[in-house]
Formats: sequence, C-alpha cells, structure tokens
Amino acid sequence: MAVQVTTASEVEGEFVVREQLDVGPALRAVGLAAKSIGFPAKECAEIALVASELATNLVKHGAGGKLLFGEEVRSGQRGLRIEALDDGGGIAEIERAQQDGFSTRGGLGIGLGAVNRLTDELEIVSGIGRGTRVICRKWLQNVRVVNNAQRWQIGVASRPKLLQNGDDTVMKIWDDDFLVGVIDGVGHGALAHQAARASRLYVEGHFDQPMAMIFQGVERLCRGTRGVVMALARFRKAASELEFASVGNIEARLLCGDAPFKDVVRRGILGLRAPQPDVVKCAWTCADALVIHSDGVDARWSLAGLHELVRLDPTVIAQEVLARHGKLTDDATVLVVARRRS
Ligand SMILES: [Mn+2]
Repeated sequence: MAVQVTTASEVEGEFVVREQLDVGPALRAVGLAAKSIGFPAKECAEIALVASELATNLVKHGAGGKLLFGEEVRSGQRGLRIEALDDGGGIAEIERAQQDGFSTRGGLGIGLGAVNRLTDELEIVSGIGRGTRVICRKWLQNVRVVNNAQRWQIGVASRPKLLQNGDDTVMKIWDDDFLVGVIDGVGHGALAHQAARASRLYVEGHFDQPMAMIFQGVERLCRGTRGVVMALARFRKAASELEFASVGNIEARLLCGDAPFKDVVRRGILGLRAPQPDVVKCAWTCADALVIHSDGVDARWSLAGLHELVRLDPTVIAQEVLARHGKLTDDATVLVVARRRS
C-alpha cells in the first residue's frame, strides 16, 4: 500500500515491550498523545485500546518488540500513527492472522480486530527473519453539526430470506454530506448477517476516509468469513457531487438522470482478495433519485412505470421496487436517495 509523505511533529514516543507489565505505560503514553492532538475522550480511549492490542500482541506472539507512535499531518488533517515492530515470528503469524478472521476468534486472528475497526489505516509488513511491522493511523474528524436532512431524504426497504438479514445498509450523515450504501453478506442467515453488520459498522466509523481505504478496511475485516459485496455512494457539497464505488453484485441506478450513470462493476468479494473498486465521481445536479439494491432484487427491472414514483417519498419508492422485483430466494434490499420536493 502506498503511504503518502507526512510530516512529523513533537508528539511522539517509543516503548520497548517485552512483557505484560510493559503494556500499561505504553498505552497510557499513546492515550495522552491522542489527547494532546485533540481527539475527543471516546476516541482517546479507543486509541489506547488499539495500543493495548498491538503491545499485547508483541508479548503474546512476537519475542517482544517496540511500540512507536507519533503525530502526523496529511493534507491539513492531523492524525496519530502507531507502529508495532516485533523481533521475530514474522510472516508465519501474519499468514495465520489473515486466514483466521473474526468468525472464529472475534478479530483478525492474532487480535488485530480492534486495530482494524478503530483506526483508519492498517498496514502489515512482514519479511522472513525481519519480524513484523504493523502500522496504523487514525485521523481527526472535523465534524460540524449541520444536517442536510432537510434537502435530501433516504429511504430503505429490506426483506430477509431467513430470520436474520444477510443484507445491511449504510447511512451516515454529517455536515452537508452523507454516505449511503448496500452491503450483502455472501450466503444467508447468521453468518452473512454478522459479516454484513460488522462491515456496515466499519464503513460508518470511517465515513470520511478515501473510498479505496474504506474498501480495504472491509476487505481486511472480512477475511476468514464468506465475505461481502458492497456499493457505497458519498454525496458531497450539499449533494452536488456524487462519489460511487462498488465491489461485487450490487446494482445502482439513477432515476431521471440526464446522463446515464456509469458505475464500474468490479467482480469480487470483499474478504476473498477482492480487487480495488474504481471510484466514480460525477456531478449530481440533474438526477432526482439514486437507487441501490442487492442481488435479491431482479436487476432487469425497468424504469417504465417507476417515473411517477419519483415524486414520492424515497421509502415508498424503495418499498415499491422491492415489492415488484424482490426475489424470495435471497435477502433483498433497496436503498433510495431522493431530492426532497418542496
Ligand atoms: Mn444476495
């Protein structure tokens, strides 16, 4: 993974971690660094948890090592980098970690689950005989409390095949922007439900990260599961711009758009070494509604007969598409974003 050039500043430290007793001081120092960078209390606690997980791994799986941390600034955004360097173990442990997903141990194998969930970037570098280097970064979020719910409406309709729904939907609103999406856990029932739900929580926790990063995070999260397919749409600048990315079989369509919406379909399953999505950016000035649905809805539905629906509440549109075209053989979900009619 390419790492952008960043500049370091004063908030940094280095701890040698050989036994469990070394973990406490290291995680306290990381927590203090997070506080002085300006992370809110809840995130400071989460960052300390990340440091604790990394340091504990050094004791449990490596022959000890070092925990390093430092402030970073990238494109004007401040953040904290935490690095764990172990002296041994190396590649064998990492391979085990990647095969052993949260389905069996509640984390990315050797316990990188919290690190992946609570940070924005995670990189694992391992070389034979050189130990393992785990680098993670967490960026400060700049969230103003302005809500665009007045201008835009989001509607969802979903129907599970079994008791637990293997589909899930993302809805995150902040400033003048929002992120929505549909996630389909491969298969049905409890395992599909867990994978889709964990992915949704990851996406909502990383809503302002670059799309490619969000997809990489979900890919890591879902290793060891049957995987998920996912499509995300992020609306920026009071919804005049649309950014769309998708991996696997999730359908997206604009209703009443002047120009056809060209999303790039990437085959693959997140968690099973999916390719990176192509991120499509376009102006969203002409369109009235965006419809995203899982493959539990027949993709051959036509716009005929649906134009009149565009005047309706997006939840009604979603229910209508689901009722007309949903299959009974799969979880089926429709998400609609529509401009509010005044
Ligand atoms: Mn499905």
